[in-house]
Amino acid sequence: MIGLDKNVHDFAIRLLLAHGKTIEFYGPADITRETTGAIVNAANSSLLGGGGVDGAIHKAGGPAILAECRQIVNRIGRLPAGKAVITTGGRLRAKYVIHTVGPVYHGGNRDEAKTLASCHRESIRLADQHGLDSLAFPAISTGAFGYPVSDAAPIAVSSAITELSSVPHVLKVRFVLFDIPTLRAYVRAAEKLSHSNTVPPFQIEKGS
Ligand code: AR6
Repeated sequence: MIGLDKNVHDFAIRLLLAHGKTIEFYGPADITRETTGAIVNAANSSLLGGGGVDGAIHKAGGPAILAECRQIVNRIGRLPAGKAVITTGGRLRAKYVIHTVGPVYHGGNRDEAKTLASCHRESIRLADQHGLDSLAFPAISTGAFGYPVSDAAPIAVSSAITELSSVPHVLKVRFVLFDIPTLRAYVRAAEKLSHSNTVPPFQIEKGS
């Protein structure tokens, strides 16, 4: 269907930052089909897979990803929330998967916002350390982990803007959002941030 393809492939909005860096918002879309250098997985601390986007990534990428996750767990133990590690992308089009663990939402008074910001910061840093020029995020913590999307979106977007502005290699961040309400929440968060002085300045380009 042409209409559906248009939705899947066209960005909703794009943020134009200094030095040619961009942040794009896509949806409804499936992150396992992304062509960025890395895709970010909303994992859990066991790193051994699960449902949601985690299950979809392991299913699409094949067993090589889980094998590397096991090696990482053998080396460092469980991955704390807010941290990130990198594995192969297996059969995915993206060369790497960056696994990060978002906070479980308990009402907002257990440093959930700090932890969610850290997921985005650490993932972008890790991609940068691997010399990647692009990575794609899902809406971390907003599914099984229960973070309200309207609260998670401004944290995710502002953390991405701030970190992208300060790393040397990564030029593009994509938010690949699975459903329209989530896409809308992220776009709204970006529009609000464009009027604030809490993040480095950017222009907004509308998609189709
Ligand atoms: N592409 C993009 N986004 C997706 C996809 C996909 N293929 N599939 C789901 N989403 P969740 P969390 C969206 O639950 O809240 C797992 O079991 C989904 O609609 O995947 O961080 C892990 O193992 C939602 O908007 O992640 C952990 O135990 C977003 O991805 C736990 O869930 C996040 O939903 C992590 O929970």
